[in-house]
Amino acid sequence: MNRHLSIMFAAILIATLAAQSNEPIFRPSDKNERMAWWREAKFGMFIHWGVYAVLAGHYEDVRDGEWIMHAGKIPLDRYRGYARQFNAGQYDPAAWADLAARAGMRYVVITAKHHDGFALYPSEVTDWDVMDAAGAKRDLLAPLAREVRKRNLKFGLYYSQAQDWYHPGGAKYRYPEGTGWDKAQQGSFDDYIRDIAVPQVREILTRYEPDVLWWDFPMDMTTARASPLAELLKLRPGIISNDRLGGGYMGDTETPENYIPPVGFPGRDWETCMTMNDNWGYVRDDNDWLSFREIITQLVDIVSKGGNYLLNVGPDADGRIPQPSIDLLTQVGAWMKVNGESIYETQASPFKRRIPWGRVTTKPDGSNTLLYLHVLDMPKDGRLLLTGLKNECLSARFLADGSAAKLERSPFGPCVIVPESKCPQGSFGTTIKVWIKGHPEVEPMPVLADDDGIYRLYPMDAKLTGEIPLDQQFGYDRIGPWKDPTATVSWSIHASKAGSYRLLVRSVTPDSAGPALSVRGIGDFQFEIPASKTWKRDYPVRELGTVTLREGERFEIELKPVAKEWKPVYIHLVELVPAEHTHRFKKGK
Ligand code: H79
Repeated sequence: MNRHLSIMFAAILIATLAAQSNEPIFRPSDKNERMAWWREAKFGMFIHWGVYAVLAGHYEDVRDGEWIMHAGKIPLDRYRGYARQFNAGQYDPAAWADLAARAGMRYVVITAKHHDGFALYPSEVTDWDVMDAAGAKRDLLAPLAREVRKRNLKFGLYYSQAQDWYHPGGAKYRYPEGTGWDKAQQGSFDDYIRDIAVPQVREILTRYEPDVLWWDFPMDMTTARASPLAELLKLRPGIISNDRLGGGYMGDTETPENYIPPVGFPGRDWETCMTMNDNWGYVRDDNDWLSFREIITQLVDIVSKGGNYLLNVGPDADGRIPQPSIDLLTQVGAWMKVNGESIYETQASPFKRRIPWGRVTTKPDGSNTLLYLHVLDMPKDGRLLLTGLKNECLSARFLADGSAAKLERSPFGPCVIVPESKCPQGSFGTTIKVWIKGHPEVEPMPVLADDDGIYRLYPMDAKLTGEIPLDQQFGYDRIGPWKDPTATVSWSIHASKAGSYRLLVRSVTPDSAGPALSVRGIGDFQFEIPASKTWKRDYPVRELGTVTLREGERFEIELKPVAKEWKPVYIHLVELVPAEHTHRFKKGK
């Protein structure tokens, strides 16, 4: 499935979850114990492998990955024909497990059955499996489980419990009430749950004893349908399961797909699963690979927010993991060798505000604390400011060579000084370990200018009063829907440099006529929020005017509805851009 399309899916997922509100029935009481390895692991490998790999992304004029059977409405007989070419001739489970271990991954989750209904293991309840239908004719899961565990990694299984485009009655997205594109798919969803999903989940739990069960996803899942599946988890009391079973079961983990939430999920365990290109399953001409820098940035970003990173590979029908994936993971492994201690067993950053130069992870160290500073975009002045940190900093060292870094105090918190030779401007991937006294205490600080002189006022840094949510689902990063006309949004700012600044607001309303906001604190502005048909992703920029800042001035910018006719709006970003900047900004219509 395409990275961008996953957004839509997310909406479905939430709608399904929100519709249910019964208390989860299965909830082992030893959750902390059960989650311990997972919380320390941080980094895992997702593997999408199945019959779709034979098509390598192409069927007639349709291009898709693991959804190709659905996208191409491929008749069952025809698709079954492709299975015979799924022979796994070059499959080397030891090499896969090696790759995961070498990359620094601590667990592996593989598709036991995806939405096409095909079982990668010999299933007793169907002949639509690797033994009866595929060229491979052998269990592909058992040897991988063995090799993975040999290397002390945990082993998890993905199971599509609702969608099944092969067995009669399985759910089919956009085909209501068991209809599909092939008569053979018709049947009762309840019968399918009873005759296929339940016995197969029992099979995989008892045979492979997975450490994770990765449900996907809760289409049409009522409590009555979900509970026999949830009950089965008792066969593996230590198992960790995700939030995609449905029927009101929350599971153990939140699972943002192909996005990183701006503030994570405080109080919940969570895991971002991510494709390395644009598809989960093998697509031979999908060359839109993440860069090494993007992967490290994502890993560090996720871990700094307390989450895990489940990074996908999609092997071809012979069982070869694409070379670009191997190369990237090998690079990541080299980085993890040096920087692993700043990732594994760490906790979320104590800094709740955005840090412009990178991210922070932390670990208790007796009665003191370790901070790991991850440089993702080295500022030109070589100063890594720990804004608002009140603790005494004892010392700082580069992880790579153990050499000391200089510490200084500034009015806004301690600073680590990095010499240009160690970490040139714009570079990334350097980690600095800082010992601080006691438990971290961070006081709120005004927003400071970024390295480029721009003040960026983000949703996560705003002070909100009244009924007003932060929206960070599905990759959104915005304040809204702002429905309460008495609510306000404000940021406090410190001007470090005098000058004129252009005031820009990126906001949108899905409605036709724009409601108005006033801006106060640095002069009075009033403006209409632009309406846009593409309001879900697009935030037109409004330039409100120019303001003059004095050096050392501290002020607040406050947004407030002009009450006349208020309609729900979204605020994405407010910026103060030095007037001498020549950037062009897209004008809102
Ligand atoms: O296994 C991967 C995806 O195949 C799976 N989750 C990850 C881990 C997934 N299953 N369903 N969805 C994701 C959501 C479905 C999304 C859809 Fe679409 C997006 C349905 C409609 C838009 C993809 C594109 C399928 C049809 C068009």
